[in-house]
Order: sequence, then C-alpha cells, then structure tokens
Amino acid sequence: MKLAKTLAVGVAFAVALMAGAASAKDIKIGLVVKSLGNGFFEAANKGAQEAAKELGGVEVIYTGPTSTTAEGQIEVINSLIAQGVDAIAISANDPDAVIPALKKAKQRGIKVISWDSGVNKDGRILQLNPSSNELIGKMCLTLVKDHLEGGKGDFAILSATTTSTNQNIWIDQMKKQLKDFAGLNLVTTVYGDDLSDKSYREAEGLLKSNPNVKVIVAPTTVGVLAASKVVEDKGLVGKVYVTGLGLPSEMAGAIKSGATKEFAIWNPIDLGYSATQIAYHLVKGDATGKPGTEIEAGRMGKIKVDEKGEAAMADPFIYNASNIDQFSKVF
Ligand code: RAM
Repeated sequence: MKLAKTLAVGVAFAVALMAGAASAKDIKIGLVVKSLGNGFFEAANKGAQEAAKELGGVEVIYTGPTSTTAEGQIEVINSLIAQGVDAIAISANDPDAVIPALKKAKQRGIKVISWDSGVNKDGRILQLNPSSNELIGKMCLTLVKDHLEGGKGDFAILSATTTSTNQNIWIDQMKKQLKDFAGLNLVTTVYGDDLSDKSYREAEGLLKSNPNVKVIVAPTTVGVLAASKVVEDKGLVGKVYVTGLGLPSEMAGAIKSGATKEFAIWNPIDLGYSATQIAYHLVKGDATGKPGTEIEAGRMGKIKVDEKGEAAMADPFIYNASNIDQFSKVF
C-alpha cells in the first residue's frame, strides 16, 4: 500500500516535471540574419525577444554568419536543424542558394519564413517585407532628388551584396521609376557587401572615378553609414551628400556633420517582433501563412499575406535634424 502510494506520487511528480519541461521554452525559433554585428539586425532581435517574452514559452535563437554569405547561412541553418528548432525566420543573403538547406528544414517539420531579405517561393512559407518595395524605391529616388541642387544631377548607388534579395529589388524599383524623376542621372552601382570597410572603400573609389557624382544613395544601413564617413573624412561635406536607408542611432553624427540632410527607414524592432509572431503562430498551427490569409501579430495587429505569399508592414519614415535626437535613442 505504502509502496503503491509512493509510486503514484512519484509518477505524478514525473508527469508534473515533464509538463513543466514541456511548457518551459516550448517553441524554439531560429532568427537568422545576414550577418552578426549589424545594428539593424540587433534592433530586429530586440523586437523578436520582446515577442518571445510576450508570447511565453518561446526561445528566439538569434544567429547568423560573421560575413554576409549564403554559405555561412547554410551552416547556420544546418546547425539550427540539428538543435531541433520549430521555426526558422531568415533574412537571406541569396534568394536561391539557401533553399536546399531550408527544404531540409521543412522535411523535418520546421516552419520556414523569410523576412527583410527574402527567399524565393520554393524555400519558405511566406516573405515578410518591411514595406512596399515600390514605395522604398520611390522613397530612395525622392531622397536623392532632395539632396541635388535644383533636383538634377549625377548620383550613384552603394548597395550591400550582389545577391542580396531586398537591395536588388529596391535597386530594380529605383531603375524602373527613374523615368518619373527627370534630371536624375544614375552613374554607377557598387557593392560594399554590408561590411563597413568594404563599403567605405567602394564609396571612396566611386567618388574618385566619378567626380561628378553629387549624391550617393545607399539602400543599406551599413553602406549609408560608411559612405557618410567617407564624405566627412575627405572634406566633402556640402559637395557630396549621402542618403538612403539608415538607422537614426548610427546616422545622428552624419546629420550633425551635414554629410546627409535626411534618410529613411522603417522600424526594425517591429519587423523582428512581427517575424517572431508569425513564426510562432505557424508552429502553433493557428495560421497557415497561405496566400489570402491573415496572421495575428500581437501589438502589430493582423498581417495579411498577398497572392504572392508576401506581406508588407508600414511605410518608411524620414529622419532629419528635426527628429534625429528623439529616434536615435530608439533604434
Ligand atoms: C542593412 C541590411 C538589411 C536592410 C537594411 C536597410 O542593415 O542590408 O537587410 O534591410 O540595411
């Protein structure tokens, strides 16, 4: 009798323990970024951790390669598969090269989405864009125009890597919409690979070989910062301007020095928050992510998936001397 009772208590205790273990960090989400050490992704991770805390029982594993390569991301994906994550949310360095690794993840029952820099259809359930791609392209050209005297002149693009999905889409959009911006002349596009040093050298080189360039537009937070440093270091403030997509916290100095008058970005914290919410609901099974459906994303409300399997968040916002101090404290 006594033994039976002890056994029963023991079993109950073991069951309670197992239930406890299952509810503690039930769901693991791998948040894969283009590379570590990029302030944009660190801000996105803040949002991701916020979502994890809010949802409860969720662990977000923030990870990525040290350099912006697809090979590095493939290694990271394989390691996440080995760790038994439930979902992977990736900002890809290449829309296709990561697909075989992501398909392997899918075969193991892992829910895969892309966010920020997309993966092509075959490799993910959906792609979360920060904003409308068309609008980002138009915004970049408007920023160039605003920095050119009389709204006319030569400009150049400093991008991230040559295979980066998001930058390539935005550059395409800029080229498509150039016809609506009379007097803007795109001279060249160079690639700094979202590495500070390389971006700096590329910006420096392009100004040397194209002395007529009056504006560098960098649709990357790493590039825009590096190009502003070149303008400051080479005594070009007031002669050449830099603009594009930047983080207020990183670009406050460039606004103060005059290397830029204004630039734009969406909220990276909200982006990481939403990607995590979406991944969570896909794992829970209360959302499919299929075209035409909606997914609950906590404080961001419902996110709608379009016919192409993509969703877009808010419009980009412009930062200048009037609001830089306020926002540089946020991201
Ligand atoms: C860099 C990355 C990221 C992009 C931002 C604007 O941090 O390339 O993918 O969205 O810039």
